[in-house]
Amino acid sequence: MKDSKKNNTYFISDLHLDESHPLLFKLFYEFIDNIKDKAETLYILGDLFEFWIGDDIIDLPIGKPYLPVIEKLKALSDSGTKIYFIQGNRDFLISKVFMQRIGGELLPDEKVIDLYGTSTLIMHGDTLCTDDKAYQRMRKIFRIKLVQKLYLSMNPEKRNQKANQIRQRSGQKTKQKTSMILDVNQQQVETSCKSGGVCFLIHGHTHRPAEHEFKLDNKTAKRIVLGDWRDKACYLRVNGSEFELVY
Ligand SMILES: [Mn+2]
Repeated sequence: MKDSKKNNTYFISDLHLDESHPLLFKLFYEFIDNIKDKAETLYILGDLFEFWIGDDIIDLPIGKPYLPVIEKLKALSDSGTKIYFIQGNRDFLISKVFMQRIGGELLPDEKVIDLYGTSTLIMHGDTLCTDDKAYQRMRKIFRIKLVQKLYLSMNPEKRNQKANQIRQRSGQKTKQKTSMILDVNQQQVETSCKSGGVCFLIHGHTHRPAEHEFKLDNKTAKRIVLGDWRDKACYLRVNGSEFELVY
């Protein structure tokens, strides 16, 4: 029998799970335990992992730290919660194998969902940061299938090395960029909402949790930004017209 309390929808993003931060794993397991009896659906809007070098590492020693995460999500989906995943800029190599293992479904980069009767656009959010031209150029390259194929053909150690190099370099560059460049471009927000035919947008990526209201063709539109998990669980819970953004 279906648990009638499983009627909430949860959104999370930007956990940046990383071996060197065991607290994040603990927070994640606690969060899943907490929502287990309440979640009809869980949307993971990218950057669950600090980096993901390919689904083929899951059963290798190098993937061992992440196996409990997969098992936890699998238990959640086995309990009847639907899990959807949108790739982030850190874990865009998450693919079919990972989804099969967690019993989840991979969604395209941008997806319009029916959220209790409200058409809602969901995405990771990096594509909204169009002022960061250098990042957008890099993103294009990383999303080329051949580039990904070449990367995935390297051994996992080499891939790890490369990922660390890229992370370091982009970290240095990010420090030089202004806060405005790193945030979403409002015009892009409006364009995306219009092309999705929605007045409601949910995303992560910028690590600036907030609820924004703006005008879209004389209608009031809303954008909810999810928080990143530095030292606590951050999520959005929706149940009908009820919204709870925790950060
Ligand atoms: Mn991100």
